[in-house]
Order: sequence, then C-alpha cells, then structure tokens
Amino acid sequence: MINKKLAAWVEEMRALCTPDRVHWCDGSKAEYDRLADETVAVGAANRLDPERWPHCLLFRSDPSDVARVEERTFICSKTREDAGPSNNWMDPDEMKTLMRKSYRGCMKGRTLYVIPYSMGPIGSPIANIGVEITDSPYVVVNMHVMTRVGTKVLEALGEDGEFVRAMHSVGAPLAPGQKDSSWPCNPDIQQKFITHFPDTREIWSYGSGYGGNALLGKKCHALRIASVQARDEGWLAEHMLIIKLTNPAGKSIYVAAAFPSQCGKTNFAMMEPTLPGWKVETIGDDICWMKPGPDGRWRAINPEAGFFGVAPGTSMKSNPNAVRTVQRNTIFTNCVLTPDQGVWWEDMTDAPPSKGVDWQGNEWTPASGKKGAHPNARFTAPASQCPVIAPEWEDPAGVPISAILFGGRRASVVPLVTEAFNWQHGIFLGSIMGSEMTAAAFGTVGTLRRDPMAMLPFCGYHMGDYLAHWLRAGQMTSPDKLPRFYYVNWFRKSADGKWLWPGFGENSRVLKWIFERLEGRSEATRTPIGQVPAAGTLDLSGLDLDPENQTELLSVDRAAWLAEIADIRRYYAKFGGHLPRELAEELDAMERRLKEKSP
Ligand code: OXD
Ligand code: MN
Repeated sequence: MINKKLAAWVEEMRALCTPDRVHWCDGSKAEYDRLADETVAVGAANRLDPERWPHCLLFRSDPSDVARVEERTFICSKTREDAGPSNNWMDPDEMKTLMRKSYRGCMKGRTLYVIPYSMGPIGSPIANIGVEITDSPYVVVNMHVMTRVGTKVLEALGEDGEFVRAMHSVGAPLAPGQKDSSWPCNPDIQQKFITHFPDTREIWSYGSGYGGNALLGKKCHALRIASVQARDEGWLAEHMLIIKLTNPAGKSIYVAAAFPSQCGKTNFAMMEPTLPGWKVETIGDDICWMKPGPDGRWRAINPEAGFFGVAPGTSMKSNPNAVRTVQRNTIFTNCVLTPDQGVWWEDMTDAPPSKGVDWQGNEWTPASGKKGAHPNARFTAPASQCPVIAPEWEDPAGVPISAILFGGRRASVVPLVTEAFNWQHGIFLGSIMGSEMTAAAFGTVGTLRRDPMAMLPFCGYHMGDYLAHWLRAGQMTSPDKLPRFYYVNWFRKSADGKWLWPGFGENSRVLKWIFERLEGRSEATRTPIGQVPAAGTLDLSGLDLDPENQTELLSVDRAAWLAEIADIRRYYAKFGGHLPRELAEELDAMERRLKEKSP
C-alpha cells in the first residue's frame, strides 16, 4: 500500500512538471543497468573498458554545472532570523511561487523518476527516509550508489510514515522531436536554485544536475534539513567522517572528524597508518549522524551508502584504498577519457596518458598545459567496495564515538594537535576553526574562512543556535560518556614556507596519541589554548623530522593567538544575540590565559 502523502505529492508534482512518463524506482540492479544502458545509448555517458573498468561510466557535465553553487543555495525558514547570517534567505511562500513558475512544464519530453531512499541502514533508529523526484537518469544511478533506494524503503515508510520531500529538475524541457543535450541543465547560473524549507522538511532544486545540487540525499537532506531535524529532536547531523581505529593489541575505538571541503576527509577516512600494528577502517567519509544510545554513549551512523569523492589528486600515494574502491561499478564525472577507454585525472599517476578526451569533450594532450579533468571531477562508488570498510559500517545501532577531531588548513598559529579541556571548551575550539582558501574553492587564496565544525555551507539554521545545540548535546548524557574533542592541523608551515608535518598515513601518530590519552596512558601539557602532547609522548619513531620542526609543530605562539582574538571577536559579533554566552566566556578566558605569564 503506497504512502498516501507520497502518492498525493507525486501527483501534485506530475501535474506541475508535466513529464511524458512517471517511473517509480524499485532500486534493483536491473533498473540501474537499464538506465546506465540508456544514458550510453543516447550519448550522455561513455561506458569504460569492461575488462579494466567493469560496469563503469563516464559523464561530462555542462561547463556551467561543475560544482555546488553556494550563492544559489537558500534556506527558506519562516524567518530570516532563523536562517542566520551565513545562509541566503527568502520567504518560503515567495520562493515557492517563484520556483513553481520554473517547474511548470519543466519535465516535458522527459521521465519523472520517483526515488524512495533511506539515509542510513533501513530500520536503524538513527536513519531517515526521503523521496527524491527527478527528471535526471544520472541522478537516479548516482542515488542508487549513494543511498539505499527502492521498494524496501517504501515498505519501511508504510502508509502513514513521514519523509523528506526532495524535488529536483534539471530545468531543460524538450520540445517534440528536440534532440537532448548530453548534460541537460539550465546553463544560466541565476536560474539555478538549491532551496530548502526546513520547517516543512522540503528541498526544491532546479537547473543543476551536479553533485550536491542534484543528489539531494547528501548535502541538502543529510546536512541542511537533518541539522534542523537534529536540533528539534535532540541529535546531531554533522559534516564528519567516521573511522574505526584499532591498536596493535586489537582494541578498537571509533572517531569522527570534521574538516572543511578539500581538506582530505576521504584520504583520512581510508588512511593506511605508517605505525606498525595500527589499523584504520572506514565507516564513512563525509557525513555522520549521532544519537545518544541506550548505553548513554553517542552512537553514529554513516547515512550514505557510497563515496562521492573528488578525483584529482587521488592516487596510489595519497589514497590507495580509494583507488582500489573505484575500479568497478563506479560513475565518473568530468574526468579524462583515455584512448583505451579508461579514466585519468591530474596526479592520478606520475606519467599522464599521451592523449585523451578532456572533461569538455575535446581532444587533449598533457603538452597542452590545460587540465584534462575538472578540479572538481568526481567518482561515485559503493562504500561496500572499499577494501578497508569496517565490517560494522552498516550496523543499525551505530558505533560509539570516543573522540571528535576537527581542523582545517592553517599554515600558522594552530598546533598539530590540541586536546580540549572539556566539552564546552571543545565546542569553543570547534566554533573558531577555519581553513585558508585553496585555489579550487571560491574566495581569495590564503584568506581564512572560519567554518564552525565544517558546517558553514551546510547548516540549515542559525549558526549561533547550532553552537548552542552542541552545548546542549553535552547535557544529554553523563559527562563520562561524552566523546573528547581534538583540534588538529596537518598543514602548519615553517617560516620559510615548508610543511612541518608529512600528513597522510603519518597522521596515525596523532591518532595513537589520542587513543592513549583516552586510555589515560599519555601525558599532555596544559597551554592557554588546550592540552598539547607532552615532550616525548607523540610517537615519532622512524620519522625523519627535524627537532626544530617538532618543537614548532606543537608550539603555542602567544602573540599569534592574541592577534587572532580580535578576528574571532569580529566573527562572533556576526552571531549577535544568538552567540551562546558560554562561548564568549571561553574566548575571554583564553585571552586571559594567553596574557598570563604561565598557563
Ligand atoms: C563534498 C563537499 O562534496 O564537502 O563533500 O563539498
Ligand atoms: Mn563534504
């Protein structure tokens, strides 16, 4: 028996968008294969060499449609106040009136697909159901990989269950007889809309077919809408990877970590530790939903079922487990097509292919000096294919989190690892975290963007209230059950601009110190900003690290921190009356400690 609200909503959208056909997705492999074949047959995708890249597809997007569009992303809460200073806002009724005009007749000549999906293992008390309506077969096949799709979700939803309504159109109706383009979308950036209605748990997306703009289970549902659900219901929806960390004695803990986009989350989630006997296994690489469990510990699931990872830079050196994951059943977007029907991207191998077809469909050679793959080219691959996926990654009960890490790219100021004094101090450190912009992101290269808990582009309500919610979460279970917070920075540089820390698998040394801190076996030194590893407690064995670098990596530069205080105050001022008093007090206390002679 179909859910009544779902049937009514699909009919309403069908009548508005007037597609030629409606297809309810069952989530089967046959459905995936049929749609994949159709996209190849109409020239929208290339099938890769079946021997070397079995069941892999390559799509090329329109040049106007290559990334998330934050400037066209809106949080349409009832009041502007609730959306806060970091989100674009429009009145929900006004936005819907505007968008209904775009949606009217927008699916002419196309099929309307109904995709029932579950974020998280079906039936998990932490999971949540959504239904995406789309006119893009590319979206359907990607959703098959990234979420759990189909009839089993409809069964779990039942006749009266609640679901997130996720409406999407590429915004490119077809006139009778009109030939379709290989990547239909609305090329006018001002006509793209990624809108959220948190109060009614709805997403309306129009004009883009790419990534987070179109695969609505990911950033739109699992972060922007879910963060509001989490606020209202007493849980946490976060932009965090989740790993299982096992020591040489076979004891395991689970760690979540928030890093802004482009700071190596996928690499960290699949890390191969350099320290002998230590093991990292993946639970998730991007999103973490956490609820207090029956034992009072915060239990986390990865709501996704796949990885939508940035391809350029992914190599056997930077992330061998990602390379192994994407060998089959993978959808590539905006990579180079090689002459032997394979894919390539910058820094995948030391030697590039002699020639290929670039992400815009043009003949390409490395000698051209142009990039062959778009810097935001992606792979969509099933998480189950990751060689280091943890066996319990789909446990409906979730995994208990012992530590939460956060950090961004900071060339100076922030030490390699700092342990927070307590929960409140941890939220304070999370609230001031930030990252220096990279060339691949918008903004001026090198300028610092503060990005609390890496949620700035993904929080569906006022950031000040979000921080208050984190403070409340600390009261939901007994203090001894709470995870501990660690502020990390792999990107510190020396005065002459050289990396102080090798990163990648060597980050396992920091994980070891954290593991031992949690067991009460490792010493820390109190500083004005938090606790850093005491001399000799960070395992640097076998690492050729200059003793000067070692000192600088963990040093707390009081003058530099004092100089940050003014910047933090300016940034906190944007939160107005929504800034939790506790955080303003933490800032004052840090300033006092920095000005004292000793910590
Ligand atoms: C992502 C992002 O794609 O954070 O995961 O931008
Ligand atoms: Mn992300």
